[in-house]
Amino acid sequence: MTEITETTSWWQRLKQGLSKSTSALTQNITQLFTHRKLDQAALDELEDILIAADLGPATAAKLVADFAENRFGKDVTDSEVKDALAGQIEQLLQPAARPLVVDESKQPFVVLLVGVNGAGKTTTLGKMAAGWADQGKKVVLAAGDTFRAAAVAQLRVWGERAGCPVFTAPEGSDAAALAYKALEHAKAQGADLLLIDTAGRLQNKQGLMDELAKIKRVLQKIDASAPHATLLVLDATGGQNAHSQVKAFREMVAVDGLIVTKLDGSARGGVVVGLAEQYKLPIVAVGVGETIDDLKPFDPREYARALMGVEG
Ligand SMILES: Nc1nc2c(ncn2[C@@H]2O[C@H](COP(=O)(O)OP(=O)(O)OP(=O)(O)O)[C@@H](O)[C@H]2O)c(=O)[nH]1
Ligand SMILES: [Mg+2]
Repeated sequence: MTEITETTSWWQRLKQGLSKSTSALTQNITQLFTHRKLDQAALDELEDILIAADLGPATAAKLVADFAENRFGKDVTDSEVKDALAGQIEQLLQPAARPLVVDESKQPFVVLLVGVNGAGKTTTLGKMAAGWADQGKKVVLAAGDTFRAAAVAQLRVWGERAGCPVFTAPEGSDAAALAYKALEHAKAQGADLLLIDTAGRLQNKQGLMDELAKIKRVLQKIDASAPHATLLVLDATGGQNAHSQVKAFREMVAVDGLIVTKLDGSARGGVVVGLAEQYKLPIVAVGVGETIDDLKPFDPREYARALMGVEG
């Protein structure tokens, strides 16, 4: 019973968040396909609509080409178009929907969260910690964003909410040294997971790259296989910016998966489709709000149907 309520409210929130993307996208499709044959001009317009909805040119072209293969020259209605696209988008997203698998032989399993300022790293880390703590895992947090005192305070609040200890160092300390101590401590405590927050100063790319490389290097002095998951946090409201962030961060660290946040408030929900198609990275979770329960596994069917405004 609870599960049904939970699913419904999450689905509602996702739909609400995507409603700006969805209404522009679906209104345009409705206008285009009111009593119309699927000819080349219609296909070109459909491609433009999908690009405008942030799906990206390559993905839009692929979707339209696949769609045209079956329907070209036939009469189509707008709801057939939406249904068909929702199905295609779901298929395209399916391979990307891979939740993070925690290797329990790692004690602790070390997760590093990276991403630009404001992407939602600290919030996401707090939500992840709460989720794992709820499952009875022993989780330690490390405030690796030593650049701002406020960042440390913010993580402390999340630590309290999740009931997890937070490892901190004074503002301006070396982030790698903190990560090292946190791993030492987590290991000594027999923790299952260590989650490390980082600063997101992409404007100083070399500085950030050096910092991330150093964090990795010192962690590996203790555990040669750490970090076990490096996750890139992306803010969906930034639309196509997400692509340049993926490229920039992949030049700096080996990214194992993506977390897309703020889908509850995004007018740019289509960006997830392009990301999934282009980088083949797992989308391990999505953020749909600011509270502790607002991190969810990525569900391609729900997502595709919410985006295309197709019920259930
Ligand atoms: N609506 C909504 N807001 C979110 C979500 N995730 C994060 N936020 C908000 O986005 C803002 C930035 O989040 P942070 O977690 O501080 O982002 P950060 O990446 O740690 O930022 P820096 O530490 O400055 O690099 C905060 O106000 C969060 O509450 C989400 O899924 N939905
Ligand atoms: Mg932060």
